[in-house]
Amino acid sequence: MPQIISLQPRIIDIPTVRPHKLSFGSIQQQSYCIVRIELSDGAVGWGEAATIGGASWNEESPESILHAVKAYLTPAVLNQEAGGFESILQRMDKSCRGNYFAKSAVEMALIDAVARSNDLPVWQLLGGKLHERLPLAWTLATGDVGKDLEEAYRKLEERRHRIFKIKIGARTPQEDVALVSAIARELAGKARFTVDVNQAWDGNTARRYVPELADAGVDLIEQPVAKWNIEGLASLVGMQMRTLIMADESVCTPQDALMLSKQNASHVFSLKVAKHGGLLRTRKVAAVAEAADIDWYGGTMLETSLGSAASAHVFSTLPGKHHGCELFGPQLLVDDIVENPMVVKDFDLHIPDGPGFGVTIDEKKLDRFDRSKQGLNPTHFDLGRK
Ligand code: MUC
Ligand code: MG
Repeated sequence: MPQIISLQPRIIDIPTVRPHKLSFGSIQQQSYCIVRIELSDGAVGWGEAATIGGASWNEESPESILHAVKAYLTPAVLNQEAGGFESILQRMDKSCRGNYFAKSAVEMALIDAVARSNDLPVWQLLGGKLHERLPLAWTLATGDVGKDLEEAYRKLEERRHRIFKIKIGARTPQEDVALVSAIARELAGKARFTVDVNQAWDGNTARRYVPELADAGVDLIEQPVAKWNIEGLASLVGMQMRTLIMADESVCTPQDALMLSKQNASHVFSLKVAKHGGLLRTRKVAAVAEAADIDWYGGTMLETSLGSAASAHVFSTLPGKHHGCELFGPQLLVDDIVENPMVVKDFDLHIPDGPGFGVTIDEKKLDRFDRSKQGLNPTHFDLGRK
C-alpha cells in the first residue's frame, strides 16, 4: 500500500461573475484552500475547501485552513498508509480539534489519490453509484427582482436549471417575502423554489413569515433561524406546512444530525463535504438522515469543479429521498481550475466517472489565481447594511 509522501496546500481567489448576496454580506470573489497530495507510487490527488465571505459563513477561513493543514494535519498524515482513511481521520482529530473544512480538503485529496492509484472512480471506492445524475439548482442572489428574473429565464432557456434557491435575510422580512412572491408568481409552473435565510431570523420572525413563504409556493426553507436555535427549527417543523424545513449551518457532525432528528427539527439536511469534515463523514451524516426518515439535499459552499466533483461523487452514492443538488459553484466563477468541467444537461448534473473525481486540474489556472502571486483583494466582501 503506498504512503503519503507530500502534501502541499495553497490559497486561490477567483472572482465571481456577479456579486452574490447572502444574509450576512455580498461576495465578489470565492477563496479556496487547494491541497495536493502525492503518494509513494506516484499517484497525485487534489482536494479543496471553499469558504464564503472569508470567515463569515462559519468559523473557518482560507487562512485558518491553510494554517491547520500546514501546522497540524500535514505532520499527522505524512508517511501514513494512504488507504487507511479512518485511521488518518483519527490522527487528524487527535492533532487538531474541529477544523472540519481543513480536514475535508486533506481527506478529499487523499481519496482522489488512492482512487487514481487504483484507477477507480471515487464513487466506486465509496460503495457504488446510485444516481447517474441529479437535478441541479441555481441560486438567485443579485438582490434585484428584475436581474434575478433575467438570470432565471436564461437558465431555463439554456436547460441548465429549473430549481431556484433565493437568498434572503439581508432585507426586512416583508421585503423578502415580496421579492420571493414576485419571482415565484412570474415563474409559476416553470420552476420550483427554495429559499435560504442563512440564520438571519429569530424564532418569532420565522414563525410569522415562513408560512407566507409557504403560501408563495416555496418548497424548501433553509436555515431560517440561528444554527443553535434547534427549538426554533422544531417549532417550524411542528407547524405542519406543505413546505419543508431544511437544516444547513445546524447540521455539521453526525451528532448534530442525531440531535436534530431526536428533536424533530428538520425535514431535510443540506449535506456539504466541507462542514462535515470530508466525504466519509458526509456519508455518516447521510446515514443518520436515512435512519431518521429525513431527506437529503446536495449542498454547496460554491466550490470549483474540483470540490463540486468530489461532492457529486459522494452524493451519487447516497440512498434515501433527496431534493437534488446545488453544485453550481463553477458557473458562478469567472474561470475554473479544471480542464473538463462536469456536464450539465436537461436540468441535471451528470456525475463524472473517474479515475479519482474524474476532473483534471489545470495547474496554470492554479498559478494564475494563487494568492501568494496576486495578493489578497480587500474589496472581495461587503458586510452590507445591517
Ligand atoms: C449556503 O448557505 O447554502 C450555497 C449556495 C449559495 O448560493 O450559497 C451557499 C451557502
Ligand atoms: Mg445554506
